Amino acid sequence: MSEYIPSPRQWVREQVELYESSGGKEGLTLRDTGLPVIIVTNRGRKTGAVRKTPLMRVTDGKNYILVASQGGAPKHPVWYYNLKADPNVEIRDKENVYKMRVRQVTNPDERARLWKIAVEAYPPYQDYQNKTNRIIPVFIAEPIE
Ligand code: F42
Repeated sequence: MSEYIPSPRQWVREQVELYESSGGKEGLTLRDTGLPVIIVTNRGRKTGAVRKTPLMRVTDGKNYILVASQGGAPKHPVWYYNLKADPNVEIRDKENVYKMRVRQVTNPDERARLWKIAVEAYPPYQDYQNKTNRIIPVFIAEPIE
């Protein structure tokens, strides 16, 4: 087992702690939006440490759509690079934990379809895209059979 290194951001760290320590019964939404969140567990590409990243819950059938928006910041979040380096993740969705593999969606038609679903689930994603020059990366996470 590798070491777990919590997020340096307090609100993110606290959400992960509550979500995980309650076994997926508490801390399930983004602040007071009422909108659901998942926890992605992945590996740091340099440290090899376990990292946990809360993201909005966006689904496409059994798959999850992961949007590297970081509030429309000019740079990709660090977890983007971690997922590119090691695509094997665990996703906790409330009380369920799934082993999944992620891939960045680069096909324009596929990305457009998934982006629409993501914006329907969490409309601020579109505001974030409008305010940044980068194209916000979209991953699809698929169950490992
Ligand atoms: N972020 C999103 O991008 N999209 C979402 O839909 C989203 C939803 C969401 C909901 C609830 C919530 O609590 C947070 C939410 N966030 C969402 C924020 C998200 O959880 C992340 O905090 C945010 O995207 C920033 O990700 P980040 O990976 O850039 O995190 C920073 C603050 C961070 O942890 N930095 C670490 C540090 O120490 O500075 C880096 C840790 C790391 O991964 N290091 C790597 C390693 O090897 O361990 C090496 C990295 C390298 O390449 O240098």
